Amino acid sequence: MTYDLIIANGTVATASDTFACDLGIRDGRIVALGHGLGPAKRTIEAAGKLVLPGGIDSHVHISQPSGEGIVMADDFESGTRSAAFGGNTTVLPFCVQDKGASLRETVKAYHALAEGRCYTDVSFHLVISEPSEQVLGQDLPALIADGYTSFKVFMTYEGLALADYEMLQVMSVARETGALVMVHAENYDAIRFLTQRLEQGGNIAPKFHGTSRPIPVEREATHRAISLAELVDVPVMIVHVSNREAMEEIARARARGLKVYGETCPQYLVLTERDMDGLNMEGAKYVCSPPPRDKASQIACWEGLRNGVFQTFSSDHCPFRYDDSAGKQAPKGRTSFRWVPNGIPGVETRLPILFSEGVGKGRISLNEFVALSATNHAKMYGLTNKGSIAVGMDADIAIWDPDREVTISQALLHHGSDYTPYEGIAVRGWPMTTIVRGQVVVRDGEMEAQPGTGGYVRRARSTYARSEPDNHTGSRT
Ligand code: DUC
Ligand code: ZN
Ligand code: ZN
Repeated sequence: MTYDLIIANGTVATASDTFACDLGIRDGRIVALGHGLGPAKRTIEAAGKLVLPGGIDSHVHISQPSGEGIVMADDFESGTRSAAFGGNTTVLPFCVQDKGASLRETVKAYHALAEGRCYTDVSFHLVISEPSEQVLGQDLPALIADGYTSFKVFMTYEGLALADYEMLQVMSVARETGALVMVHAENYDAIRFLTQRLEQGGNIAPKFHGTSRPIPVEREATHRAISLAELVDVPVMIVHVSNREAMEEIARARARGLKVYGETCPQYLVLTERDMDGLNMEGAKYVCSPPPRDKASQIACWEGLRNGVFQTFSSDHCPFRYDDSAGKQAPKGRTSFRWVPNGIPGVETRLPILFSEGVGKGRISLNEFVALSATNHAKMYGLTNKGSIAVGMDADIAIWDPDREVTISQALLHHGSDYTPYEGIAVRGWPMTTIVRGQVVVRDGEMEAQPGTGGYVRRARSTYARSEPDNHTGSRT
């Protein structure tokens, strides 16, 4: 049997096991695990290297409208290029419903932006901003049945925040269809109140962004989101969790038998509010929501990665340029932190940070790393052929040099942003080669592929969702 590609002599790790073997790949799939495989059209030697499932980053923002005059720094080409260099083979950005626009048209528009331009595979979450009758009764159930099996709702932000009543409405659709609901949990009214009070006191620098959304703002909304999901009896994923108090809400709910899941991100492991000390406008480089907290919160998030409060570790890549009035420099006259677009780049640095700080420093095992960076994302979001190394799975692979020492710097990265908030962080371990469905995209740190190598992936239902949706004609794919 001739293979298209063999990855030879590496150490393979999955979410459960670590073992030495070769991988045989044909037609984009893993077809053999063994020794002495061959012949092959191409062989990649991986002695001394780790052969891992390609990273799945289930929380990124690409080409997303972000407010008047603001332009996101990554389109699908640069965003997925950066993802591939960071050892990722699939990313899940969001299709955000424009108020007044049809959800179907919104999805079509995102597909048009992505088509032929991606280096990694891509699938979309929906964002519901206006749960009209048409959306609740027609468009959302139909899209879920078509493989858009997860959607995010926001509890804050003008134009996006849903009232509790609306949350219950969309959660009911998830219950009927078996979709997974992702929640941005921050209390909108509390943020508005605190923002106004800060501005009245002349406290408008970017560092006050964090002061305007302290831990109780996130904890209260997390509690409320969980309670609403409990009322409807539907699973819920709390995304970008930053601190222990929000984690305790998740843990308590799970102890009561509820299907409540959690995600955390690199900014909550290696950044704190102190990074903005002494910075004036440059503090904008760290403005994201929820904001990074303190050392104690970092320790809590590491605990959550180990003890199962968190199933997924995502980047929340949401890139803006710093030196740009369409980015972090808000247009003239808009001097308060409230105008700084929320979000930081991180799709390329997510995995090296988790590997180095986690596996390298003994906080998590290599198998836990694989689960948190790939396998659990695939299960959470219905990517049935992805996230593991086994016969029949997509040949989505990242080959890591576990000893490579890198100091993270903007000059090394491939995103569209003009800075990285992780500048200067030293890591050990780096993804050198990224293979998407058997096609070598990045080889030893060099791009080998063309845009369009990656494609759209239709998803099945989450294995973490309700076991039996109410509507059995739902999205079983
Ligand atoms: N929420 C996100 O998920 N990403 C960036 C900004 C935000 O508020
Ligand atoms: Zn969010
Ligand atoms: Zn996000």
